[in-house]
Amino acid sequence: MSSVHGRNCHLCEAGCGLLIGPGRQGRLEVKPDQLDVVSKGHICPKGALLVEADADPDRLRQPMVRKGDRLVPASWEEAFQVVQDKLPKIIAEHGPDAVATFVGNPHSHNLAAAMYVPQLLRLLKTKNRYSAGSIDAWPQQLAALLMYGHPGDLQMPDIDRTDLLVVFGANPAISNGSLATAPGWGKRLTSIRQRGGDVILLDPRANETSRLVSEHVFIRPGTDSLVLLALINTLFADDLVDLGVAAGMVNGLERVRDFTADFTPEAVSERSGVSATWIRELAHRLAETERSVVYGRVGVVLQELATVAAWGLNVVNILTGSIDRPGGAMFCRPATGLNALKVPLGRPPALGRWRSRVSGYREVFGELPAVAMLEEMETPGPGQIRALITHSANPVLSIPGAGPRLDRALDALELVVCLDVFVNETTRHADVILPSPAGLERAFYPYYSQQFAVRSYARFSPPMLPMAEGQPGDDEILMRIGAMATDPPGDVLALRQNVLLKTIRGFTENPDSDVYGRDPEELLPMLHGNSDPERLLDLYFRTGPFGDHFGDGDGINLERVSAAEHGIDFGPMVPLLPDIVRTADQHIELLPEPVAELAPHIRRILDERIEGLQLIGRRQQRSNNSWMHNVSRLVGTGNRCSLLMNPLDAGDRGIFDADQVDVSTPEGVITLDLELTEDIMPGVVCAPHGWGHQSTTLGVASKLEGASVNDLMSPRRVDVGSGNAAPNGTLVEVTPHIRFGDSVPSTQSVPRLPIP
Ligand SMILES: Nc1nc2c(c(=O)[nH]1)N[C@H]1C(S)=C(S)[C@@H](COP(=O)(O)OP(=O)(O)OC[C@H]3O[C@@H](n4cnc5c(=O)[nH]c(N)nc54)[C@H](O)[C@@H]3O)O[C@H]1N2
Ligand SMILES: Nc1nc2c(c(=O)[nH]1)N[C@H]1C(S)=C(S)[C@@H](COP(=O)(O)OP(=O)(O)OC[C@H]3O[C@@H](n4cnc5c(=O)[nH]c(N)nc54)[C@H](O)[C@@H]3O)O[C@H]1N2
Ligand code: SF4
Ligand SMILES: [Mo]
Repeated sequence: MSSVHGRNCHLCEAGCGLLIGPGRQGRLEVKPDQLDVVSKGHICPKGALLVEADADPDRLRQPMVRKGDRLVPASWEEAFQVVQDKLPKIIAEHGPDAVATFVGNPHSHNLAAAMYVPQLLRLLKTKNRYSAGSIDAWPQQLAALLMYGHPGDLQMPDIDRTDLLVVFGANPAISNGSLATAPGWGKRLTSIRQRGGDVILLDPRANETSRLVSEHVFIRPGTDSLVLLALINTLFADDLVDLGVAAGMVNGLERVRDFTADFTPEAVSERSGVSATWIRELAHRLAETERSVVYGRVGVVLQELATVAAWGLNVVNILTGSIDRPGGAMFCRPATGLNALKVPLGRPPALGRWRSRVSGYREVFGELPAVAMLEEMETPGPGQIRALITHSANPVLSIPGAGPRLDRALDALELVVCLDVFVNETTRHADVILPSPAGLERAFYPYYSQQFAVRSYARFSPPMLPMAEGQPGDDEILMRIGAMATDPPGDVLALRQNVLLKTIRGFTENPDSDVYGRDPEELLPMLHGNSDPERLLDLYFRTGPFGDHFGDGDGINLERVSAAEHGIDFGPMVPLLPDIVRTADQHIELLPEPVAELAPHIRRILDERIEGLQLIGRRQQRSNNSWMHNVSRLVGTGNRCSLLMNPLDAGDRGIFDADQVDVSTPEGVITLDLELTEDIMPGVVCAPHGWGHQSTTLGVASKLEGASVNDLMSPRRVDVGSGNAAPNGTLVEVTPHIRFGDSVPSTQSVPRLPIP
């Protein structure tokens, strides 16, 4: 490889522009692309080590199949045959719901998987669909669905133009921004302050972002909804409500006033730890600053009142006139078209159309909550899960309450198929592992994260390296499995053709589309691209807001985007009301019934008296959920799975000089290194998720200290509105860890299964 390739990083939502070319000793090296139209030279340590992550010697280059208690390398045909031998039989005997799917985070940064996982799900027809969405973003998407009629109608903080940004429970300096895609969040926060604005952070921990903000305020875990209710209460009480451009477009204003009437700042102050005067002043500042916005992320979604908090963030932005206003909370306009704008008005919400068998959790957007998957595997009877297909997911570590229980449940299944690139805590239970091509061998476009970007832009990354001989793309793997699930078995080529035609028809049959009434058979051969995922991307570009609409204009298509070396910038967000609202009357529902029904739970949380330590999570810069701990240059100091504790709490428990502690709940016990710091508020302790590597085939990661915090969590602790997991705020006990050989016997750890 002689030339330098420019491409977007596929490791996280930010999608930074990178230049990859030969460096010292002829090895590929990554540099930031200073000319990338949006990231402008931003990069983080993970992106800088993208090549190492791809070249990890433990990364799978060929499928693995189970022989007894071992996983051994196999050919692609042998591997597909294992699925063929079992999958159709399980479906025939027990019905489609016997096959569960779990789709994890990296699939959304994989163009072929993002486009074709939905196709596999369509062919499988199972109601046992699960994903990382319900341990991550459901509350925010549910609030969007209930208020605006589509789960993709997410309000984005217009961080580049705001004068007052209030952040609840996020750490963009480390996470690089989430559900608000903007590479280089840190710099963007600094610019807010440089132009005279303010950034305020509410978080139980003075996290890495707190160093960049004007003010950090401690808030007790799980009480964001209460503070937001008090902000809304104050906006009404002090006559500060101004709907701005949303005037005349909302239903239920009076109902929101009544709903929040009891939640004065004084009523929530003690429970939340946030002063009443401060809350009242903040409401005034939000109302009086023209360009102001509130934003929240993982800190507010992994809690029991997450749907209320997500709703509250939206309502505050609406009542302060910030919605759809530059510098406020806007909706984005991706080059591939916003998904919310592709559906007809008034489509009934995808919510509660079925319930989970064991606990009766409500279906949300066609899925069931991740925390229900385990009990659906464990509980015998008709409808029990007998097979699991995963894509880019490590549920043993990532689902709260999964851990050793899921280890056992996976071993009891008749078939486990993992589309994954490592043998890790989950995939070691597989019958078959089918690896994706390496990242640099794939075409990339940040299709999902562009749906949440604070600017509209497009940059396409063609594959940089050739795929290994015989390696299928993710789309091919997914369609081959899908074809096995149909009765009679489908023809893969015909199914693939059908996907393209059906997707084109979605536009030609939509009166709002510029290609309405055109013949799909005429458009199909016009699509550019070297693969079906690329052809779909071309279709989305051409039908999107900047597209050529299959005409002669100068709009974009895949060829034009590919020709723009550093991307094309279409500018900041623009007002999109009322088009964006997809409810039947195109009015925003200010107090949807499913939120109003949560009133008793709000009371319960308000009246709760917390005694003991509450555990919250944190992300780490050199880490990526449960994976990338195998890149040796990313692990080490600064990337430890340790428990952060306030010295006051350590003093109370006499554990000042302990270097390790046992953290326990009724669900389990784990041992962690202890770090004392005043950055965390008293009464709260903090540890990252995704650690506790058990797989001996992860040469680097398996030797690292650490444990999985999700072994401590109860799967029953959920956001009552959506069923999203709510691990944050779990009560834990912390005691000094007594080592083997010390005079007092050590607390027994939860046993793990032997590694196959
Ligand atoms: N307690 C607690 N739990 C949490 C969270 C928390 O804050 N606290 N956060 C939650 C959140 S927000 C999320 S998104 C989830 C994440 O949890 P998951 O969605 O399970 O994702 P990861 O843990 O990142 O695991 C990613 C998997 O993808 C595989 N992989 C990596 N690259 C590729 C590829 O190119 N192709 C394929 N096929 N596979 C690949 C890796 O080997 C790994 O098995 O965790 C959740 N769990
Ligand atoms: N380097 C790195 N980047 C990542 C990831 C990673 O693992 N590593 N993961 C990616 C993924 S999957 C996601 S979803 C995003 C997440 O992106 P963010 O949400 O920005 O990241 P977190 O670090 O989870 O930030 C959550 C914050 O919420 C706080 N918090 C915990 N409980 C509460 C609470 O009850 N109330 C309030 N107000 N705050 C609370 C925590 O202290 C923490 O500072 O990051 C993505 N980016
Ligand atoms: S911030 Fe995300 S996209 Fe940017 S270099 Fe780091 S991992 Fe890659
Ligand atoms: Mo996530």
